[in-house]
Amino acid sequence: MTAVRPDIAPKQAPEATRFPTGFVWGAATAAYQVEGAAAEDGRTPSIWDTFSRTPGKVRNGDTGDIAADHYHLYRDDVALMKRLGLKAYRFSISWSRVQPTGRGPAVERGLDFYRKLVDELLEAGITPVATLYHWDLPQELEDAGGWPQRVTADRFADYAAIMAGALGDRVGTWTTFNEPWCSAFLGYGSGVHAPGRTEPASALRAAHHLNLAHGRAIEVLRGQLPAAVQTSVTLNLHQVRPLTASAADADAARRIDAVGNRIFTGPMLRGEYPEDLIADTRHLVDWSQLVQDGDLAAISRPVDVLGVNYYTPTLVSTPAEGAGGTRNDGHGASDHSPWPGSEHVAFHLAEGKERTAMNWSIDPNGLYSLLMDVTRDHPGLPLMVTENGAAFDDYVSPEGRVEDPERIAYLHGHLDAVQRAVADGADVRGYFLWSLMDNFEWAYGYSKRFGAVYVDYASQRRIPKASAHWYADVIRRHGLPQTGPA
Ligand code: IFM
Repeated sequence: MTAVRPDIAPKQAPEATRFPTGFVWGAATAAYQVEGAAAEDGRTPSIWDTFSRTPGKVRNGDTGDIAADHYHLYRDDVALMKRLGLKAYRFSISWSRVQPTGRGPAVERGLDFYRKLVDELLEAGITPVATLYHWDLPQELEDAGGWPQRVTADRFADYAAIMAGALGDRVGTWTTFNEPWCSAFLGYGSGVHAPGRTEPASALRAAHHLNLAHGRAIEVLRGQLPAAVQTSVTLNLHQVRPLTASAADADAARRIDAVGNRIFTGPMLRGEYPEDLIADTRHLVDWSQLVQDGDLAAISRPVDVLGVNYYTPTLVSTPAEGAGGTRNDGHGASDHSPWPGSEHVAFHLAEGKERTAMNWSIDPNGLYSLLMDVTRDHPGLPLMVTENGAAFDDYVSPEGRVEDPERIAYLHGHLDAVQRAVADGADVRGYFLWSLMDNFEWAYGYSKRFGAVYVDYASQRRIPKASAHWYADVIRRHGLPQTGPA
């Protein structure tokens, strides 16, 4: 296994480039994207096992059957994290590994994997940050109706109780959901994610039940875990910008902000669904039936920290002749919109910006603005950047190295944005690079590499990219090097 490169000597950074004391440096992964071992030790299929086996859904027919084989290689992976100096590891739990089919008793062999992973992390001095749900609903629960059905929130609360019982003594930070927007609107709206349904009303119903499941799980975690444990949820908040200063484009931005962001932050952080969201979507769902007595109180149980994922801003307009907008919002191609009630909004790529291999424009100011917007709208709310990073077309050189200066530039710019937001009053507690290592990038399969560590899928060999060594140096300094990459 490659050692951390000695040619990046740690230097003392001047005060101006430092982060707050206690700022957490981490990296993230998700169960289906890295674990593999899809049919081992009692695990049953999740919606992603089914979806990835459905012809045409995932590029090259890739599946998560083996992925980065983290299930078997977790000890080596933790050792690598330790060598890189990571202070925290954000991972998710595969529901159908610990509670096959999503109902009934837990399976000890499944729980043991996470116990062993967490013990290994603690032993290495790395703080475990556990996410209960990163998109992999047990298939049997989808067969029973999935997230559009209210009962799925009850099942999730049971599952949260199992996990709190199994890991509550050793995990100090718990996240209920990762990016519930994707589960609801890519899973049930545009259908580019599992379970691949294209039903706008079901997508909205799913969003409410994901919110409800979040609130129920927070209640369970709070009831079972010590007071010092931190609870959270991670949202992929869209940094929405209107294309022009016109009133029509401002309305397009308002709509996407409503169904992209405030559909979650409204009930979770304010205890209400935004009125404009209800107005935009009332032809699709009857909100007065969907939201039952007590739901909003449950959903708005306080969290200790809000996880924010950011990759690229979202530039929108109302379609006008010649405006050049497309249906491509960066979330994958589909004839069906993931924006129920606002299907007419057009999406744009900013001119003159560099792009990643996902064709997402690179804009660190979007992260700064996002952190400042959340701080303005929810003063005093502690934030954590739980995902940020970029895919590029990485390859191993004949010398066996992976040079990825574009990723270093991306990370440098975004960490600088975090630092500026902190200086301007945002309470950002940490940063998790997406991703620790290359992995199964959902509908793109293994064609997109987001890792700081390169994975040779044929041999499962890990090769830390230049960006991993750069990040290790940032962690050591607790700050950015003075100059950006050449
Ligand atoms: O790989 C995903 C991750 O699972 C959720 N957030 C975005 C990442 C990059 O697309």
